[in-house]
This record gives sequence, C-alpha cells and structure tokens, in this order.
Amino acid sequence: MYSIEKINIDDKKIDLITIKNKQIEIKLLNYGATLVELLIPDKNGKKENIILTYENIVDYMENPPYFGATIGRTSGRISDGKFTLEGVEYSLNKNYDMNSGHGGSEGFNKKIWKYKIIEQNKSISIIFNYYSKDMEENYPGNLETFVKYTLEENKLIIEYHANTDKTTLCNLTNHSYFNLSGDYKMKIKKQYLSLKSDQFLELNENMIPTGKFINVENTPMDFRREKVIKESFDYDFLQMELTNGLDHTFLLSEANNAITMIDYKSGRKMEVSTSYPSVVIYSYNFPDDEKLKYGKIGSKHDGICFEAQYEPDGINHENMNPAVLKPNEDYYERTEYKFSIV
Ligand code: G6D
Repeated sequence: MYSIEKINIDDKKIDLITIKNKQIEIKLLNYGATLVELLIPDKNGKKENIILTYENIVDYMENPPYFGATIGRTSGRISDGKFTLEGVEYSLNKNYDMNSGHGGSEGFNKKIWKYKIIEQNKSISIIFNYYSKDMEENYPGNLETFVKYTLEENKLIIEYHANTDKTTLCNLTNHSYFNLSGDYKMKIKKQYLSLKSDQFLELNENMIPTGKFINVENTPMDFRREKVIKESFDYDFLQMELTNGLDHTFLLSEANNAITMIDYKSGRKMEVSTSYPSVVIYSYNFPDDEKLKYGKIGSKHDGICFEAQYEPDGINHENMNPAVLKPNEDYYERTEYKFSIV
C-alpha cells in the first residue's frame, strides 16, 4: 500500500510518500531520496518511529545533520576537497571546513529525485532516480543514480545502482539516525550494539583517516560482543574525545548481520547486513537544537547512524578502497535492515 502527499515549499514541488506492509511503514521524500519515518512494532505490537524525524518538512530543505538523507556522490569527508583520477586533479567545494563532505555544498541530499513505485506479491518498492551532470560539485562524469527502498516482510532493503560515462568517485549511503525505543523515548546510550569489526580507522584532528587501522581490542570501539552503548562513551579515549562521541569508520569482518542493535525495553531488534566493506558510526555528537517530531529538541546521542559505505577519503590512501567507478562498470550495493522482537 502507498499514498502520496504533495507539498509546495517555495518553488519546490515536494512529495511525501508513505509505503507500508503489515509490519513496517516508511515515509520518504523525493527531496534527497530521504527516509523521513520508519515505524515498526514493539513487543506489544505498538508501531512507533525508530529514526530521528524533523517536526516540519521544510527543515529537510537544509537538514545540516542529514537526517535520513541519501548521501552522494561520496559519503564522508574528502581531505582538502582534493583527489586525482587518471592523472587529473579535481577540487571539490569545501563545505566541511577545509574538507569536502557528503558530496559538497549541494549533495544528492539536496536534489529532487524522480521516482516510481512498484507493488509486487510479497514486496513493495520505490525507486528514486537522479542524473548528476558532469562536473556537478566538480566531480567528473555524468552519473546516473538509482536508490531503491523495498519493504519485504520484516525487512527494509536499500539498493544503490549507478553508472558513469567518465571515471569518477561514487560512494552512496543512507544517513538515518536510529533509536529503537520508539518515538525516541530513551537515549541510545541505554540500547545495545554488537558489530562484526576488528579494526577501525584512526582519525586526525580534522576528522580525516590517517591511514592507520587500529585493532579494537582493549578500546571502547570493541563491539564484537554485545554491549550497552553507554559503556563505550564512558571510556577515556582520545579518538572519541576528538569527535565528541562515535564518528568512526569500522571495517566489517562479515557482511551478514554485521550490525545488531537491541532495545530490551521495547523488545525491538535490528540486524543490518551490507555488501559494503565498512560502516561509519556517528552518534549525533553535535546537535544544534533541531526541532524533532513529538515536540522534542534534538540532543546529543538521541540517535545513531550506521552509514554502510566504502571508507571515506579512500581515494587519498593507498591502503583503502578508493570508491572509483569507471564507465561500463555497474555500481551495485545493498544494505538490509531486518527487524524482530527479542
Ligand atoms: C557524518 O561523519 C559525519 C559527521 O562528522 C557529520 O557531522 C555528520 O555526518 C552530520 O556521519
């Protein structure tokens, strides 16, 4: 089932699309191919929202924390906004201090995407499509991008497809902030996380990977055994002082159920599987009084992002995935969120 609400914001024609099956309901915007709400039942069958949502749709036009947005062409920071491809140096717009971040000043999160909805026997999907022109934000190549959200029983699946006519960078992700308590009744600190990752990337003071892979053993970054998230915040650890919380790239040792988050109070469990080699975990470390739904004001650690992707700034490091897409190659990545009750 689906429905569409038309909203005019200045000269922009925005659609708010609701899609649901028996277990899950999502709301999306064609602006930024953004996930606005994600409702799933708790242990008593009560459906509530498990991602951070702005009270007013108009706030998605700027959206500094990138709530629910599709990030492109590249997720995370590119050091100094510079990279070299096939001998040519490119300079991106620097919208993150001295760096470029999340696709530049006007990333894919600020574009109006075309879309179509496909209803099948056991699933319902929405496919968003955006054509990014050669040298948009100073990235080379015309890039045709598709982001497909599918509801299938107790799963939300996000698939990314892209093609280019010139060698370029491509690293697409979704930037939803999860909080399984439902309508964010409780901070994420009291929720549990396990992560199949043995190593994370060290960051320098500008939040760019130094190129060093650190073993998680004996650090607060060790989530190999399930633990309450607060345990990691309570630790004195320079890497987390730098970022005011979690804002790090973890290399995944296993694709299947790589991330598990549980809220024992509501009984909600989310398992994330992905084809991407890593995930950036960001714990909403710098809220800015965002006006959230249910009359709340966004505050530190109200939500946590699991941005499955290639390592940010990989193009500038020999030992990382560069996230380069060549003509005649098909970019295809898939991240699945499976919901159940514990
Ligand atoms: C990303 O890693 C980054 C953060 O540093 C940033 O501030 C946030 O998006 C909005 O996850």
